[in-house]
Amino acid sequence: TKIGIVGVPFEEGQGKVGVANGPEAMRKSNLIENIKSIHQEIDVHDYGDVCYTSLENVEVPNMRKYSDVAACNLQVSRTVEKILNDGRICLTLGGDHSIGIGTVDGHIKAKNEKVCILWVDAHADLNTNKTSVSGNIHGMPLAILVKELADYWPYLPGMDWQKPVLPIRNVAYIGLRSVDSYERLIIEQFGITAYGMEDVENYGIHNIVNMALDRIDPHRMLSIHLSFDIDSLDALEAPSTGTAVRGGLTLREGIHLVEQIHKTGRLGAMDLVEVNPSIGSPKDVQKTVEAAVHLLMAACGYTRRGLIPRGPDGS
Ligand code: DIR
Ligand code: MN
Ligand code: MN
Ligand code: MN
Repeated sequence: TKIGIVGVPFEEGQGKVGVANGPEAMRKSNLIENIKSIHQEIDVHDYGDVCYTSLENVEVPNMRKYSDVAACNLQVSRTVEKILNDGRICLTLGGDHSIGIGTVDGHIKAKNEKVCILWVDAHADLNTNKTSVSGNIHGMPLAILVKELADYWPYLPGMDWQKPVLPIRNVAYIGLRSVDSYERLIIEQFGITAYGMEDVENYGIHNIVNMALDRIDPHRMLSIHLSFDIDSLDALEAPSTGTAVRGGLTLREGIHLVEQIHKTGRLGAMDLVEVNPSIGSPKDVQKTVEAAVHLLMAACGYTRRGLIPRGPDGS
């Protein structure tokens, strides 16, 4: 397995200070070393952190820090595209979820649009600048990416590199429990595959993942983009995040989901976003960062069963 890791210390997609330190916190928690220790054949390359220079101050109504989001995401998209073209699975460490614009765009470019999206989140991140109550762009990435909502947006200056080519039927949600009313309307009108917590209760996480893949990738041929917002986990498991919501996935359910995606052999890219080390007590932060590291390791093939020892010749 070949893995590429990139950090995106970016927090302008939402209002709280600290989420830009997510990549540093995950690296300090020995993420890279832990991934290397999964098994001998694993090949990990750390591409470092994305940096960008802000555009001249372009503005779009009800999109806070728009020029930063546009400039940063161009670099994110290029980096993700490069990592995938290097033949690696791309793990992106956030940062807030607005960076999903760039990660998905880079993935789509690298795989010639043969991509499906699993958006694991308490929130739908499906607002446009007209429906958003907050004006925070981390609540908008999917609406920017999907083809079917292109007509609902004004011209977005400095985002011409991004074409909304993603078919809405290639997107599935897991973990929803805080959805705004216009987001709900769009989900219903377009028949977006959306599994909330009550569906996880009814079917169990294993069946939900299979049901989601049946819908978004029925022929089992697309590259899977797993966009994992840590707030999909219950607030008890991941307290250090900007918009924690109770009643979420357990870490066990989260890890199972990621293991299941790894086992398909079609995981192309994963985002792990919204870890904010400035929120909560040191214990809260440790818990949240450890959860994130577990999820990322599962994406790289770490198995909770352990590995059988290998002979001295490596066999
Ligand atoms: C809300 C919250 N739907 C918004 N979104 C969050 O601001 O658009 N996304 N927290 O992660
Ligand atoms: Mn999100
Ligand atoms: Mn969220
Ligand atoms: Mn968010």
